[in-house]
Amino acid sequence: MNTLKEYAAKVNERLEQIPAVVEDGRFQIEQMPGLLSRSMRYSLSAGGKRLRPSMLLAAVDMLGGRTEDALDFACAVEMIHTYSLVHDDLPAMDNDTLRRGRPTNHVLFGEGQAILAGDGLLNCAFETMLDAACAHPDRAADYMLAMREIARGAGVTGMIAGQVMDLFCERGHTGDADALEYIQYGKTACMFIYPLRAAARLCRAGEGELQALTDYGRAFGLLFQATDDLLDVTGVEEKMGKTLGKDAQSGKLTCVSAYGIEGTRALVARLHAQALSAVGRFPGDGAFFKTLVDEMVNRTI
Ligand code: GRG
Repeated sequence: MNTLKEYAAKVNERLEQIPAVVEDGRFQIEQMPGLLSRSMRYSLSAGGKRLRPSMLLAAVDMLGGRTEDALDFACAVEMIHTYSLVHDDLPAMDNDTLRRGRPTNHVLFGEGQAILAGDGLLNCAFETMLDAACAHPDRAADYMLAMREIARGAGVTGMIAGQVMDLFCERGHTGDADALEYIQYGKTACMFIYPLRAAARLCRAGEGELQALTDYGRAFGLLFQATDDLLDVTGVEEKMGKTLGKDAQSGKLTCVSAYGIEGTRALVARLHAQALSAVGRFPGDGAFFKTLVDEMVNRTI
């Protein structure tokens, strides 16, 4: 079994080689050489935990697949995640100036360029997966199914839907516990569920394994968000590398505003149990996934 650090290292190494992220193509403008790739790389290589792509690779390992074959899909997931962070930080969304311990993309490159860097990362994710499918025609059917899972998770019934509801509730509409779960399922859990489902597609896993990974991704994602909401109140800004305390200040709908600190801790415990129960249906001992969810419960970053 590899550790999160080892999977993350594989993702980082491959990200360094993806052409569209490395150079802007042939239309270099002298006054601003490599502006697009610089701004994309600035956010992509700012020291993210690489959780989502590592979980995809760990699932492929667990299901008996080859992680080398899944690397481009893992990188695509990280590019989509990074685009969502760049756009989420924009003044029109969360209006954040600190991310991954550094100034946010628009602070450094300007709003317009940050929007385009996000667009570039999203497009590059699909170029990368399509390149992989074209390079392996014998695997094209599996690769298409995996790509569809990733598109669904990031798409208009997944992450984007969650973000839309989040914005809607922030701008004068009162949300309830159902709205909260909709937001957190969409914007956070879907980006765990669907990369895991993509791993299952790459390995031609059976229905039971697909469902167990889906259940784990949901519980893990909601738990991850609940701990994020707790850390916004109880965390240390220098450790987290992002601005804290903003949720309470802006009256945002979060687990803490809906259930209080103790209620959120109880929710974390319930979701932890649900994630472990899903691990019980994984092939093998699911050690990577058990360790990961145990660590998430006590995370400080
Ligand atoms: C703009 C369509 C669109 C969606 C944005 C990702 C997102 C949806 C919002 C981010 C707001 C946020 C802080 C959500 C909490 C969960 C989350 C996605 C945290 C960031 O993920 P980490 O901790 O970050 O894995 P690193 O930097 O380690 O990759």
